[in-house]
Amino acid sequence: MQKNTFGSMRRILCMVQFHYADFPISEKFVLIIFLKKGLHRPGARTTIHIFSAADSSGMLSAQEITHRFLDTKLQVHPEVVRYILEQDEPALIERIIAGVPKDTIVVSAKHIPGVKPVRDGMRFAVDPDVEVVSGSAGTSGAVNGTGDYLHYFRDRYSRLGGMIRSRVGAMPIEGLTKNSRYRQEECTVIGMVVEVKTTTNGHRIAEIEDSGGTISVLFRKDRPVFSDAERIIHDEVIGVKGKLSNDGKLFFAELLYRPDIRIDNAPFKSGQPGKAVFISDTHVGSNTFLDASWNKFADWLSDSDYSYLLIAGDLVDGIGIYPGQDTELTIKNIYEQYDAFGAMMQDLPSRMKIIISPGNHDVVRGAEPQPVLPAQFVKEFPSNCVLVENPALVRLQGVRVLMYHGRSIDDMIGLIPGASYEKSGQMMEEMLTRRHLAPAYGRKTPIAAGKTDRLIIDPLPEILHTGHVHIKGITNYRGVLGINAGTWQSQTKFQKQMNVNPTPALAVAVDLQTLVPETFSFA
Ligand code: D5M
Ligand code: FE
Ligand code: ZN
Repeated sequence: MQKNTFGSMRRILCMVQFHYADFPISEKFVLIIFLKKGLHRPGARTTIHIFSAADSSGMLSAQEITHRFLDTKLQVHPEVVRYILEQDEPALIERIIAGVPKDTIVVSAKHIPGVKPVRDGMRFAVDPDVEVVSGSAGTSGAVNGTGDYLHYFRDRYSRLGGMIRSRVGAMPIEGLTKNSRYRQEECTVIGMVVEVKTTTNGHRIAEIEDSGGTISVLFRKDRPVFSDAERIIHDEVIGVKGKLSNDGKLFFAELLYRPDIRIDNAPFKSGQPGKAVFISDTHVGSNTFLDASWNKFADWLSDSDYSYLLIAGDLVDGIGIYPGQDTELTIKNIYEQYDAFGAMMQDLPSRMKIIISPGNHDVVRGAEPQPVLPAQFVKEFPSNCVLVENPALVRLQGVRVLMYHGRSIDDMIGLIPGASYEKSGQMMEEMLTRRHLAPAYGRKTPIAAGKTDRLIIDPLPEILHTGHVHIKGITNYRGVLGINAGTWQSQTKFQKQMNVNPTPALAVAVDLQTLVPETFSFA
């Protein structure tokens, strides 16, 4: 099958009635005409923005916006600049400036009039201690045929595209390319990236497609949008605002939208006391597993009041995972590796809930979502262990934690300029802004393309918990706390060759009432 499954499958099956924003395409065009005449009709809510945006003449650049603020001796956070660009409402700048308190140095999201923090979705203050929202046993699913791939990419496009569409109106690609009336008019389209490359002149060009058409989008290197465009990776879903060329073949982008997190996102905090500890990559069975450090950690937990321990994969080192691994194993039997891990869990306070998801060294299939550990491997695990898939969304007293091992980070490092294992915090931001745990399909991260895309980040968690990179990273991106606590093994020969320098024996604790992280070292 071709890499571009979304498109190729579409071409094979074709002629599925195209719906856009819940309107059949023919109705859509009626809507366009109505709106052009300034008429309203019930249900046209989402489209009003689209075409009023298309009608507006030009927009301010990021630089111009920054300068307007600087003129009044104010610095401005890039997030606010982006927000103003997206709103395309120049008067907003003056309104923000008018409302900024006197001693303000940097204008941030909280200074935008009308932006009040809201929670993403309903939550109850009092929840069951641990609730597995998604990723409970038996939900990883099988891939039954090529039809599932079509569903998978459709689901990815419609859900991620829907997130962009909730902020900005957009039109179908085919509607734009087939109708010459849109040439030289500013408009927005949303598509999945089929291919992206740098031209010989250093511009960036991406081919994007929706359910009905494809278009090449040019991001000029001298335009402000270029820094966003440099980070485009294939199979992510983006929106682009700009103008189509006269011949209808190339779209000149001025603004790039990602599904992203709303600027006013306010994380839920537990109303009751409760603390959680986050770790990953214990790699039990490896001769680099840090036994003494683990024992210190276990003693510390015994003396603590932590309610939850979350472990985001690579529980054991496994068998035959990398070349020459057998010479670096102290436990060469996979069952015995899990028995040793189980014994370690038994040693921890039984009052704690321990939530365990697998990683690429674990015994389950590598394709994500990875299933929970099968029964024959967990015989020694105590009953306070909750086994979940990778990824899994769990609620701890209502605080949502998305656990994902993080294999896609290997792919993103190869695709995003400036990305590296040392910046695992940034890598979590790259996932959050794309609202996807593993955006690039068909590289190192195997994905089992089920009917729905389980790797989409929706609903938003309060905490994104990853592992895999073996290097600690903490970030806070638009109210979501990203935690990667590193590993419990020292550098392996293989990692030395790969120039991966781990930060072992760290645990990150979070108070669920404040969501403030704290790092503890047991090295
Ligand atoms: O991954 C441990 C670390 O090693 C993590 O930083 C990723 C890195 N790693 C793993 N496999 C590769 C390959 N094939 N190339 C480069 N870097 C890699 P773990 O999953 O624990 O082995
Ligand atoms: Fe690992
Ligand atoms: Zn791993």
